[in-house]
Amino acid sequence: MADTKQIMVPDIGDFEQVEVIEVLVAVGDKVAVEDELITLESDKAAMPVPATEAGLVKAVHIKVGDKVSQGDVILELEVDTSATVNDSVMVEANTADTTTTAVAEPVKAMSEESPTTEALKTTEAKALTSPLPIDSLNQNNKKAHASPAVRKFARSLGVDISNIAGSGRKGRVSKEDVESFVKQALQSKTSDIGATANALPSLPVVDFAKFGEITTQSLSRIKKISGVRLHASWVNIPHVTQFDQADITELEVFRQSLKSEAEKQGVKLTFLAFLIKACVVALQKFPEFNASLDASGENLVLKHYYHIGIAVDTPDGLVVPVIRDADSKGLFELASELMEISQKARAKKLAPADMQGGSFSISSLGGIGGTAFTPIINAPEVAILGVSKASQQAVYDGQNFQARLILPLSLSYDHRVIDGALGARFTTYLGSVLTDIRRALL
Ligand code: CAO
Repeated sequence: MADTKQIMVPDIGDFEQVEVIEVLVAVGDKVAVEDELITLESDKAAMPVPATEAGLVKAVHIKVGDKVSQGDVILELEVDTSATVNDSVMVEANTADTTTTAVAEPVKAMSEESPTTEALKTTEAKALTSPLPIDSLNQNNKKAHASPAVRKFARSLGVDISNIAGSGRKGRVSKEDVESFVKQALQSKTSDIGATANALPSLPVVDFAKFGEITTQSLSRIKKISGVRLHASWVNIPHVTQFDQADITELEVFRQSLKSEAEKQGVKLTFLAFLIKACVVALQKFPEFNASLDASGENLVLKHYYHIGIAVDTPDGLVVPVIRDADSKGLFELASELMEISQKARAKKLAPADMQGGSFSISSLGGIGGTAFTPIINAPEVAILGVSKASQQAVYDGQNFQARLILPLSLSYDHRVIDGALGARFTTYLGSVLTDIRRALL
């Protein structure tokens, strides 16, 4: 027996009228649960929308370029209620994640559309083809746990998908997995012939088991995603890190004097809230730090908003939720928002929108320790402030040594945009604001 069901755009967070950038199915296609149907693109992130039912596509109601919101009908699916879907669909359905059956479930997978996709289709990438004949490639593609679109993508690059370890649930292979597989293969190919001027030399592959007992742990999904972005920032942006120190003795006295008042309002007033305030003041004075290079790399886009990303350490890895319009918020409001975002981050409750739109980032390791570090810029931003643990130090005042509370600052910036002199001016000014927070009122 067959039923026709409408498949709709699920909960996509706060997004509305999001552009459809890919339609991956056509009338007559058979789809399995979790097969990607369309890809939406908001801001700078791509969101695949998977099928919530298996069946035969009877009608497709949207096309590339359409703008859609939650509840819009994507397509009509003839669902085989007597479970007579064909074998290949059954293979998919059996291995598919059984928790994703509700249409209303929010789209969780978010990935930046990799700019390398087109590059991977080059002849060089095609030289990586599996020696298997196309039929056996198709066989392997069928067995692999991946959507038809991803299998097609892998085939178009000549990649045997069964060789790819999927990073999704139950080993599901995503488009990004295919891309990083090809990237790795390209890199090791480069190392065979020696690194060319523009290619990165690859690291040696070592069989560690030869030297002793080992265990292998899969990196968390967050680490896999942030790893790619950190690497991209590290290799694309010429980083310089300016170290400095700020005397925060008076600031700490001020913080302590406000702590109990804050507690009465249910807020934990940590040093970070003051730091956000001081950073906004410094960003207002030095607008080049609250900016991004445009795609051509020839223009600086100055932002008139102050959305501050805060690196939060979670058991699964680093995430950077954003505090919006920090310039219009008071200390207690900032402290309360900090508590909220770090709790959300650690409970894995951050929505994609919570991590977008930042104009400058802060990474504070002050609650843990250390004297300095070199934070990696959260591209496409141009600077990030690292903060280490404040400590009491003997500072000479011209006559005597005084015990002062000294905060180490580590500012990494994009040297294409910011010169060394400006970097030092920024940290000097920031330090002066932290030393006398009344300057924030000027
Ligand atoms: N020097 C000395 N003490 C500091 C400090 C500093 N620079 N920064 C914070 N502290 C103190 C706080 O004031 C607090 O003390 P009290 O209880 O006396 O008030 C204590 O350390 C604990 O602070 P916290 O870490 O809980 O809170 P926070 O607001 O300072 O930081 C957050 C919040 C979310 C940024 C932090 O918990 C965190 O995750 N940090 C790690 C970020 C990270 O991993 N960065 C690395 C990126 S590169 O891989």
